Amino acid sequence: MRLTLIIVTVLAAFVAAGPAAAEVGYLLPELNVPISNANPVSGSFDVRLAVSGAEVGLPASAFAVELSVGSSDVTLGDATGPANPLFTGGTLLNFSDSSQAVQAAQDLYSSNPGSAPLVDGKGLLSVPFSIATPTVGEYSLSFGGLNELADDAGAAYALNVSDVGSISVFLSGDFNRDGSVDAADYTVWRDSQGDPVAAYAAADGDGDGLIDDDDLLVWKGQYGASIPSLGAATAAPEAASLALVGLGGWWVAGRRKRRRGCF
Ligand SMILES: [Ca+2]
Ligand SMILES: [Ca+2]
Repeated sequence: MRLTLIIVTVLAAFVAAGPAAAEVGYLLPELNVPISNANPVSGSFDVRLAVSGAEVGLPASAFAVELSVGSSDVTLGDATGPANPLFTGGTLLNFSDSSQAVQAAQDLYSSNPGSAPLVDGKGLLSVPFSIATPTVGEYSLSFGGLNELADDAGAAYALNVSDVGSISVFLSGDFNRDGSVDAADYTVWRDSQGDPVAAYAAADGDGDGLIDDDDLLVWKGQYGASIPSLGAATAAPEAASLALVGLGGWWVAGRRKRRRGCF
């Protein structure tokens, strides 16, 4: 009798708790961009998925991503699919209204009826960026209000878009990140020789994660160089909230319409 009661209690507790729900989110990069002068720089970065918990391989039908950069010095371009796209086929929609904001979406029902699996770490967007006159410092990346990820029934996943990212621009050889390559940077190199570090951290001038003579060569090649610092001067993104509300409504309506057309 007592054993039966225990089993029933355990089963009741399991049913009440249910299986652990997966956490799904969008991730922004922390990009390092070493420069040797104030010439224009350009590159690209991926916006990726984070899927954790018990269910990796969740079905998905569509996504919308909105992100912006916290400086008017940076221009973001139209998004494309990354090298390892989560979803094959189809075309990303770009409807950004600002050079500092990216709004992109893909409706999988339009090109891939059924569901595609969400897999941790897969890329959603590849976003080009350019900085016409770079200053050293960190340009922040953050998500806006128009972000969505839908399952194959058209219902939205609870989406975590709290991640923040950055484009860190620094002068090559400037190991203490003060905007000038001088004797103080040599001291940083000397005091950290042989240390394994994160790429470009401390005196890792070539980004290979180890501080050695190759990094001293980087410092020598850049000795005397100087570039103004970004400092705390960052401008608010230019995206207009009213415009985003309108675009969001358009996107949701468009997705539902296309989904209906597949059945
Ligand atoms: Ca320095
Ligand atoms: Ca190195």
